[in-house]
Amino acid sequence: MKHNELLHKIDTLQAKIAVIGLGYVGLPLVVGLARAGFRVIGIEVDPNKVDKINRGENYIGDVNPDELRRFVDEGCLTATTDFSVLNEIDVVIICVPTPLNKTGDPDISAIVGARDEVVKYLHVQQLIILESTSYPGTVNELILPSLTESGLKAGTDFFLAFSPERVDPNNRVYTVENTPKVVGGVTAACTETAAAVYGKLVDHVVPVSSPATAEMVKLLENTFRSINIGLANEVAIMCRILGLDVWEVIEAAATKPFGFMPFYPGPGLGGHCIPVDPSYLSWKLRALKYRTRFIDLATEINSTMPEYVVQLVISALNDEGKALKGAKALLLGVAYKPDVDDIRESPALDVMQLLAKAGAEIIYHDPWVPTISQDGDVLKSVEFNPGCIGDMDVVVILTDHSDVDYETVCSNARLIIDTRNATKDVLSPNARIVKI
Ligand code: SAJ
Repeated sequence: MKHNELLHKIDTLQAKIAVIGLGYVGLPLVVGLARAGFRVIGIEVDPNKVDKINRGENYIGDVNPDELRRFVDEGCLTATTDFSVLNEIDVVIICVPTPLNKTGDPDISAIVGARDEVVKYLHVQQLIILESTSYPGTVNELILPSLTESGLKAGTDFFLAFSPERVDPNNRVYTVENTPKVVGGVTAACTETAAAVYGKLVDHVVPVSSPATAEMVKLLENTFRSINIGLANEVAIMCRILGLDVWEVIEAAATKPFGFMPFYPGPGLGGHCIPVDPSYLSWKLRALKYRTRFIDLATEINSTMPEYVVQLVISALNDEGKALKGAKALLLGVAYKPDVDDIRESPALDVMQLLAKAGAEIIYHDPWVPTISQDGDVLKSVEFNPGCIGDMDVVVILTDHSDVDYETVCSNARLIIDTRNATKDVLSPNARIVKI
């Protein structure tokens, strides 16, 4: 069977698709593929997630629960922990996590695990796509050799490509469908076949010449953000030294209609993408004897911001003759960015740890994060009320969720450290406000 028979199966929506990894990337993808008309199987190592999906229960904010339930009820979307279903699958899309390990190096164990399962069930006319963010060369060096060991040939017997995920959690404007999808195959036939799948799902497919090109595209996108956030953080430090309001400076600079894109300072870099992806690139280049100075400097500046915020707290309390030790501090917002419930790599947790270590008495309020476990303790988000705020020696705004009433905060707090300019529109602050 030529690859145009696989293309025909894709084109007529007869191709059966499996997505490995049903997290914030994989679950929206399986729902999108079902919406496009494919029969989709989600393969997930966590049996709880599998059971939830097969009961039609959603667990990812970006997914429409009614739609998920409908597709499950109609039988076009199922989930399993059993990789042997890959025997009957035409298209396999790998969407597993690629974090950093304790030494800050890439942890590609989930990709290796998925690869080893795919190899077991590899058959002719099967398309494999990696979506997980990884270093340039992952597909060609880590996946392709294991597949060709079977004796099957890429581009004629099976097809292999990389297509970076571009899911932005909680983004109501850009969805799976209207975000252009970059695709780079091992051969032209691989690119064509992978592009045909995404062409059924997204408005705009962007073919590139190789998997490594597509892998590098994703790393450029997120390294760009990390470096510019690092610049914004250093500009904040410079503005404090110069006695300037960094928020006013950035807001005025952002009036330039060309050649400028605003980024904003904050307590550091959180999430599972921006703090992580640039390290995959610098790790790869270090192995090739090149030091990625921009990435390393941005990482250094971004990772010192929690300490910088703690110094602001210390000097603001000091101005009132108070020590940090024994001070009562309310932290507002612990998620890694506004209006999400995700605390992975959140700098707010670093600030919390540093303040606790210095002896402050800490409570937190985050409407999106009911509990956190910190150093073995489980902390609960306290109720948001004026009395509680008024009792605090300092309120530290770390994540500017849109559903927090900053007027109430400013009317009742004595001292606010605002790391997100969340109080910018508050007219009548009783509190003394110190901004980053
Ligand atoms: N941050 C700043 N200043 C900024 C922007 C972000 O301090 O000007 C902080 C955030 O508070 C957060 C971290 O950086 O702690 C990351 O924020 P992010 O806005 O980049 O959000 P993420 O981590 O969800 O990034 C995702 C990425 N999507 C993918 O990798 C597919 C990224 O490429 C998107 O550009 C980003 O969403 C987005 O635009 O929201």
